[in-house]
Amino acid sequence: MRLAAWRDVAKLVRASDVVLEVADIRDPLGTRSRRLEDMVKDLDKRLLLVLNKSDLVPREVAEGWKEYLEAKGYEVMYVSATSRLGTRMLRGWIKSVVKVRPFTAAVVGYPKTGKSSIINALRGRKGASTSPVPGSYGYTRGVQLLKLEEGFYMIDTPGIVPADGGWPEAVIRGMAPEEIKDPVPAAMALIERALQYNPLALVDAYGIETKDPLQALESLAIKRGWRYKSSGEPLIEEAARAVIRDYHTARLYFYVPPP
Ligand SMILES: Nc1nc2c(ncn2[C@@H]2O[C@H](COP(=O)(O)OP(=O)(O)OP(=O)(O)O)[C@@H](O)[C@H]2O)c(=O)[nH]1
Ligand SMILES: [Mg+2]
Repeated sequence: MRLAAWRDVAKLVRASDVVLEVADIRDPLGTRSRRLEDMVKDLDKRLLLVLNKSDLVPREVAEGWKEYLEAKGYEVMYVSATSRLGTRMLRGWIKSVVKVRPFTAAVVGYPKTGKSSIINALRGRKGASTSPVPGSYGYTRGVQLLKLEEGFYMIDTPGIVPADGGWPEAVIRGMAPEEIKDPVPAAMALIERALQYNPLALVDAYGIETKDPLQALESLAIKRGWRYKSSGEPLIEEAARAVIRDYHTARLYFYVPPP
């Protein structure tokens, strides 16, 4: 896995004319980076906040987040890279916002927010490599410069290090299950968050009725036949990794509504 160091992010931001910060609309406040935003401001660059994966929330939720964040002074658009919703508008918006030609737009954000997918959607063809498996970590390895049309370039970047935040924040910020040393507390916190915003999250994903995170992991392990060979005890670590993966694929489904 290779993630972008802050030093490299600063270099990229400096080299670009506009910065697209990509966040996950299921939890915009949890997946935007204040540190990144401050850096962009310090370097005197314009920041556009792109809320991606809007196919995963109702339209009024997407609108609500846009209004809320605009009131906070952000320039915001929501899109779905994979469903190609709003991507044509985003492309036009970037072109209208940037006055210089040629220009470069840097696409930055936490891992797994869909940075590469957005670039591909805007280009209308593949070019930036995206994760075949959602949840595989830090998929984009290096910085990639892609041409959209004459004078319009985009820089794809690896996800920035989701160093800040305990559980479940680090998971929501794209930390992959295989990177987490002890996935059980991480998954438990994630389950708690899921149930807080969607009481049916476990029922819908796994047919599990309990509200107790640890019991849910046990039930899932038993359901899937994940047991220690020696003792026959349920392998809750395996279930924990599955739950984390399922958040990235949105099988474990919830979103945070706008305040
Ligand atoms: N539902 C949904 N999934 C999306 C959307 N955009 C991206 N994804 C999925 O999210 C996962 C991550 O997408 P990538 O484009 O690789 O994300 P990235 O930000 O470039 O990830 P890194 O390069 O690892 O930092 C992939 O499995 C995508 O299919 C979207 O608009 N909606
Ligand atoms: Mg990528």
